[in-house]
Amino acid sequence: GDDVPADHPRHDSLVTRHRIEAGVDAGITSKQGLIAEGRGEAFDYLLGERTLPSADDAARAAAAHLLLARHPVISVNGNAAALVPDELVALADAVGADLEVNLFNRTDERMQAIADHLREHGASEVKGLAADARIPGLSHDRATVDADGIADADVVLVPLEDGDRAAALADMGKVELVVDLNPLSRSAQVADVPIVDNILRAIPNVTDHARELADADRETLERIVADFDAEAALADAERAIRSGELA
Ligand code: PTJ
Repeated sequence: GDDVPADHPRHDSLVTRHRIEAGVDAGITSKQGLIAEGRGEAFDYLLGERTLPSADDAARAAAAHLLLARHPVISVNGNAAALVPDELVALADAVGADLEVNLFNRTDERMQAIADHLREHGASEVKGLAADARIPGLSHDRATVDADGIADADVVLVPLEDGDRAAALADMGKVELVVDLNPLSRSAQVADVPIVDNILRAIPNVTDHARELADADRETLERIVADFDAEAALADAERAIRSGELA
């Protein structure tokens, strides 16, 4: 289970792996999700399972974007739901965002299982099941979203997103916040704010920043957004990975 000692040098990897296995068993996570997990784990190893200062800056900029948004939506896939259900619900509450189940490998069973899972973890409303709108430029299943959810959002948080969909959402003119351990992935490259960190650490970190910024005025939030440099954040993560200094 989840009872990995907190001081274990590979704590986050082991917790992540256990939760993804349980997610597959529960019909929440796809088999592709297992593969995605292995890839993420390799990058987290190279990062030393740590939040880089540049990733913390990104988390703060993401929080500012979510607080400034007219309609922020957090997209939830089979990996995110298995790894951080409580944390996603807490973030949605902290910034007033909708949660929308949005799957790369969409099946009715998994849509329902993830929506139920999020409600069990405290979500009052879960979008994604209406499926009455589409993201232009993608094939049918992968394009399906809710008209009053992702389709209407001005800011979307897409953890562990596939590159095609990340690019299509960016093409719709939405502000895109991405969590991805691979700074070279297309999702990270097209994001307005790429958070190169394990979702296990990134989501609670965004929530902490959002709570701290809850009373900030728009000018302060807009300055945080303007000061964030996505290219510099990606370059910093790549440098840290290549240097091997943290692993
Ligand atoms: O549940 P579904 O059907 O929506 O499918 C979800 C997956 C993740 C399988 C699907 O979106 C997919 O195939 O994604 P990719 O193209 O494998 O991209 C996932 C990215 O997430 C990769 O760049 C991984 O390095 C990264 N990643 C994996 N685990 C983590 C992670 N990033 C942050 N935290 C993690 N724990």
